[in-house]
Amino acid sequence: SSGRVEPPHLRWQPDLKRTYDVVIIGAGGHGLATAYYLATRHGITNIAVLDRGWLAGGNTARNTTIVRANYLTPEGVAFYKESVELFRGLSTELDINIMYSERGHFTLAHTDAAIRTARWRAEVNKHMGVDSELIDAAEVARLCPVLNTSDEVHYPILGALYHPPGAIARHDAVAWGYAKEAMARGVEVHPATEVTGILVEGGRVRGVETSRGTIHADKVVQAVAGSSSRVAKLAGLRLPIKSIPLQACVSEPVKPILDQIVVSGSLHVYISQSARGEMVMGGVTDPYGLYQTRSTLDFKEGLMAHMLELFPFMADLRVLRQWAGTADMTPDFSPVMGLTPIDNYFIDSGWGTWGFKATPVCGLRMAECIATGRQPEMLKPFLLDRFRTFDLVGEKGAASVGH
Ligand code: PYC
Repeated sequence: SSGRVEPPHLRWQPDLKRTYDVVIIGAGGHGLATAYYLATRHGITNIAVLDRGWLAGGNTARNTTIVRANYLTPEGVAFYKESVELFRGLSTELDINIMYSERGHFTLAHTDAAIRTARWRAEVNKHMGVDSELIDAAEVARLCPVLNTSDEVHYPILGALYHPPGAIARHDAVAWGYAKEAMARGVEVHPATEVTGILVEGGRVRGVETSRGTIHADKVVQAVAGSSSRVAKLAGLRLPIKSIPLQACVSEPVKPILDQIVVSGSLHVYISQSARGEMVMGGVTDPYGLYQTRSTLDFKEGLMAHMLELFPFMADLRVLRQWAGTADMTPDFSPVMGLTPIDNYFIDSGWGTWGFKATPVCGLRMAECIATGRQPEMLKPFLLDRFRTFDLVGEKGAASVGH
C-alpha cells in the first residue's frame, strides 16, 4: 500500500525510439497488462509504455487491493467474473507471487433498502455463475466472529451479501509481473516521460508529443485513471468523468485476526487484513473534485467512528500510513473502454473506485480491441459512445465506496 521499491529485474531502457506500433500512456497495472496481452496474445511487441511518474505509482499503488465479481448489472458481473478467473491464474502466468488470497467478501446491509439491493445482486450473480448469497445477521456472526453484530450500535447489521470468491492480492506484484513479462518480450517501459500532446490528423491518431520529444505511433492508448480527462483533452476529447480523491489508510500490523473482507456501503467503510498484518481501510470519496492526493483528518474521523462500532478491538490500534488516489468517476459508475471517435486512439478509463480488480480482464480485452480495431463483445456495453446514446450501465448499487 505504499513505500514500494521496484524489483531489480525491471531494467529501464534509456533510449526512446521515434516510432512504435503502439504507445500506451500510463504505466499502471492497466497499461502494463494491456502491453503484456498485446505481446503474448497478439504478437505485438513494438510498444512503448510511457508514464510521467514511475511504474505503477498511481492508483495501482493506492487501492485497497480488493478483487470481487459481485456486481449488479449482468454486463458488470460478466466482466469482473472473467477478471477473477484471470487473477486466480496470474501468479503462475506471470511467474511472480501476487499473493492472491481468497477471503470471502461481505457487503453488510443495515437497512431494508440495502437488503433489497443485496438480494438483487445475489440473484444476478447466481444467474451469471458467480457465487454470492444473501445471508442473515446470525450467519454473518457465525462466519465473521470478530464483527460486532450486536443491536447496541447506531446501525445494527441486518444481513449481508456474502461473496466467497472475494479476494485480496499484492497490488504492486501484479504490476511488476505484467511489466517484467512484457519487457521480457521486447516491450519498453519509460517512466519520467510525460505526454504533453497527442497528434491527430484527419481524424486519426499519429503519435504523441512527450517531455522527451515526438513519438510516432500507429495506435495510441490512454490508461491514466485519475488523469483521464486531462489526457483525453490533449486528443480533443471531452469525457463525462470527474476526478475525485479517494483516501485510505492502514493500521500498524497485528497478528491475523480478520480473515474476511468486510464492506459497508451504507457506513462507507471497507476493511481487510493484509498478509503482513495491517488493517487496510478506506471510506467515502471526498465531496469535491480535486487533482490532489493529500489525506484529511475529516476522512479518518468519519472512517474510525464506523470502524470502531463494527470492530471494537480496533480501538487499541494506531494508524500507520495514509494516502489517497484519484478516482475517475463516470455518471453511471461503469468504466469507459475501447474505441473513441478518433481512429486508432483507444481509451481505458472511468474506473472510479474499482479499477484494480479489473486489471487482468481490462488488459486482455483492451489488447484484443487494439489488435483487431474492433470493440470486443465483452466491452460493447462500456463504449464512450453510450453517453451520447444514453445507453448507461448503472453500477452504483455495487459500489463499496460511498459517493
Ligand atoms: O470496489 O471493492 C471495491 C472497492 C473497495 C474499495 C474501493 N473499491
